[in-house]
Amino acid sequence: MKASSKVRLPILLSCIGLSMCASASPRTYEIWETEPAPNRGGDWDVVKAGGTPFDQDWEEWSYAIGNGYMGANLFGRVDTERIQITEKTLHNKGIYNGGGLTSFAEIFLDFNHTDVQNYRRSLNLNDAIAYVSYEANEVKYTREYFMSYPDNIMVIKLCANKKGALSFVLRPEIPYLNKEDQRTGKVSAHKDLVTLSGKLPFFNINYEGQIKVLNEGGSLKANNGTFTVAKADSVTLLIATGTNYRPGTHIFSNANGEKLDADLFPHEDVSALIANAQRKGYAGLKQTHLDDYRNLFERVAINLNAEVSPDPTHMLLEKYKQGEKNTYLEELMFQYARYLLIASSREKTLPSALQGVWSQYHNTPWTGGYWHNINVQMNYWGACSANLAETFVSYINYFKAYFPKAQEHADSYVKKFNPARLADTPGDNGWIIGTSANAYNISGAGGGHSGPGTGGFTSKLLMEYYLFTQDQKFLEEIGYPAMLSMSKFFSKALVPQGDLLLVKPSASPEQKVRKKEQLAKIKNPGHVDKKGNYITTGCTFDQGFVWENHNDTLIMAEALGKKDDFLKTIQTEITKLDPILIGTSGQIKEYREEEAYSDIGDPLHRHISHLCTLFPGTLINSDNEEWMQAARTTLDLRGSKTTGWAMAHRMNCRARLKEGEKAHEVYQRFISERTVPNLWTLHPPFQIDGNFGTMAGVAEMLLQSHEEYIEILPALPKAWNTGSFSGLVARGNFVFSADWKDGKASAISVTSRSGRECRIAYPGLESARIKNSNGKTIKTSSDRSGRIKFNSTKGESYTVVF
Ligand code: FUC
Repeated sequence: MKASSKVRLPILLSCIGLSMCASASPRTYEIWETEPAPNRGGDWDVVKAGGTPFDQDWEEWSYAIGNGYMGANLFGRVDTERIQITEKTLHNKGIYNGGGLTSFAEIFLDFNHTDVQNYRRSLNLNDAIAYVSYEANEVKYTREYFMSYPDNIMVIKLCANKKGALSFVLRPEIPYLNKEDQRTGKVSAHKDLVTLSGKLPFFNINYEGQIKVLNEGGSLKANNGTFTVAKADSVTLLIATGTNYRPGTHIFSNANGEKLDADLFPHEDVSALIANAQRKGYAGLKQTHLDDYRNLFERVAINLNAEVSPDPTHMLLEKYKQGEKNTYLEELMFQYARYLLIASSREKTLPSALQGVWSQYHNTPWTGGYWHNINVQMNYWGACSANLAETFVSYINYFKAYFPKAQEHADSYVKKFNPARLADTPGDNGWIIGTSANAYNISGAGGGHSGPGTGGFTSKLLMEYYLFTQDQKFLEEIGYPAMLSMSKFFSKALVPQGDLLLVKPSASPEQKVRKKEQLAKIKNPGHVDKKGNYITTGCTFDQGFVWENHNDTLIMAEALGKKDDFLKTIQTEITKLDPILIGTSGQIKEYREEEAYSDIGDPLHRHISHLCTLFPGTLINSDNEEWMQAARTTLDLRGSKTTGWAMAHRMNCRARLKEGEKAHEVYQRFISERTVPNLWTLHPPFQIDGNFGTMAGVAEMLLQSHEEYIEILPALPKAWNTGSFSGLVARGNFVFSADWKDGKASAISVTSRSGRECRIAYPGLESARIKNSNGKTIKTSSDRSGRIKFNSTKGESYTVVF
């Protein structure tokens, strides 16, 4: 069937009243170049980013693969290939002395090829496999790289199309030895195995990496930690890594020196991974990897009015920056973020960090941690809507591990700031997490640059996971207890003021009063601490997240039929929060004491924390047009000249405001100003939150489900006037597909994964019919124009017939 007839068919059928399932056809997505990544070493631009120089070549040109446990950056070079390995648990002291991600290994392959023809390197997103191919000396060389999650192994297959034409030196290195973090390590090669092992004393980490070299034909010679491969036909490299990190509550509760067992060595585990991989063989490993990965990636197909571009990726990006705004890049970025999420966050691994699972640094910017005043939450905003809810399970496990420590933080917080409310019963002060966190430590809240709203920001993720997955076991065992406990904490963070209950102390994340003129202008200069943080009572961020968490707790309690006494307290408190105030500029106030916009703080600040109840929260919604309008005004005043993730937040907010054009404008700006040729995105420097935040934004423009009805195409921009998607998920666990043409939906279908009542909003739906998979029209009702609802059966698919 020709592509054009494929697009038209659904429209035709719906016109004559037949049902037709909407479906976007999957396409092959590639990031590719005709040159290797540069690796200029000492030529790095030295930029201050959380106190560390950064490697621009790694950041902008290398290709990232990962399996959640570990990541690798590939340069695809023909002289000396560079493969940089990161292992998520390998931490040094970090720039704030509480731990920080650090690079695990560099692996070099000296090919010394020159005069190369027909070079191509690519990262295939459908299969999560990277390729390199070229010709040199009349031999065609090819490479394949992938990381398997089920087998926790990296596999590299090197081939030549002539027998005995493959020769190279394998030269692994342990980076950053002899630095102030006192890393020790040695590389040894024996038979067909290279071992890298050593220690990082800050957390007593014992680490080990193994590289198995399996050559077909030719010879292999070990020499002082390197291998010389001569005249082979093909070579498979198997790479496994490990440390003595064992997840669990002890990690967060114990002191730094006692988190890990210093007598535990990962040698046996790593050897077992290699042995398993060798037994399974290349073909078996690849099939297991493909089955695992495709099961996740293939769930969503999307077409944003685009034709696949013939240009290499950097050119596609460059043309986009110059004004040739090919929507294919917008689509590719969305699918790339889904790829990155799968590659950096899996159930048995730690969650995706500030840089996912990739860091070439000695000291990763901002420790490469889990920053809880927006960054880590943003990583997961789109996980469920982009049909990758499983990737969030790593955060749930992380949460379970840090929970006792978060309870201790709540005890300390209440003791310090509201001692009269301190409960003696363990757990009754709830839990709280502050901004900074990593694989080893989480901070408490209060008194710094971000108020305790960070806790509600975090619990929102748990609420969303429940709403999207409808996982009742999760709700009963984790979601509801966590929400209730957070409400208990918030109840103790509130102090009475008149009839109201306000969070005290309270701070809108990272907003600063820095300039002298600003300080002179504000009414309460005493609220400004030495670092310029403005610490106050009841700022919108904190009040908003108390409201969100209290409201979510009540929703979960209802779903479970809970009758806890404390629910009555929540019901009373939620009426006294006064969380949204409109100022004289028509803006949502960031602070209660603010009158006109930007009376306090930086008017162009990257954080828009006072709009968190618009997104990811739900308090500001279509039921209150005045607040919606004030939110629009606030975004207009704040502008979008900002950092990467901050643009992503604006994009999601614009989508929620149903401003498709403005959401799209921010997305365009993000791609033009904050995206580099390997399609990673920059704060700067590289932070993965921007990739994930805009992925959530695309989904939010196409499908929304935070209000009473699931809205189809709620914020469609003109540039995506014709297109399709399939596999996006709505709250209630409904999987949607839609086709549209000239801005109008021509086909909508839904599969119910929960069996709940399905409520859909789209113009004209009041008079539509819904057919099930047998073509039978089912009973529906409509209480307003543009709306329809019906009872769904779990596992059944339905089609809208306009
Ligand atoms: C938050 C942001 C910064 C940066 C850091 C990692 O503190 O305000 O811009 O993204 O996290």
